[in-house]
Amino acid sequence: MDTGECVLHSNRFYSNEPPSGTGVYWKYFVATSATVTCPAEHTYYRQLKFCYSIHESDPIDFTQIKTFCSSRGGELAAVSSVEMNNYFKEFLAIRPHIRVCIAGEEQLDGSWELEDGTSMSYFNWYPGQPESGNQGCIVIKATSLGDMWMDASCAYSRSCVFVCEY
Ligand SMILES: [Ca+2]
Repeated sequence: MDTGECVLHSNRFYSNEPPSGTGVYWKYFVATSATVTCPAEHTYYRQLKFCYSIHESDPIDFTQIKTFCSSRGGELAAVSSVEMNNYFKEFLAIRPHIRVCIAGEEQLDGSWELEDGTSMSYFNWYPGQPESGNQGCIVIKATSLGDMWMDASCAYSRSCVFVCEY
């Protein structure tokens, strides 16, 4: 049941700095639903009904990222809608982040699936992507056309922001 209560959250949203200066401005709150049972120290994004934690990797590959999320009881988050994509793009607004590693693996027939076998239907590929050919995983990158998806090697070992979902 959603009580509609607002609860002051200890952490700010990832990219939204509270306003500074004096005068009239929007007050800044992070709200979470009191009834949601996200694991401790995780954030709830109410609009997307999404429990998550954000991590910034040293250069590690997708297998290591997925292992990290599963060791915490979660899984590497997938981007399954425009709304989710817009939210993930916010991570790229914070330099020096230039990549977000997200879930999704290319299948032999060229389709894309999540680890549980769910077919992916939402994509935001950069023009010319996916290129396939040993590029079976997905990163969101800042490009001249905005923040868009690129397929990349799953052995991709560059630093990226990644999100574990619970
Ligand atoms: Ca590519």
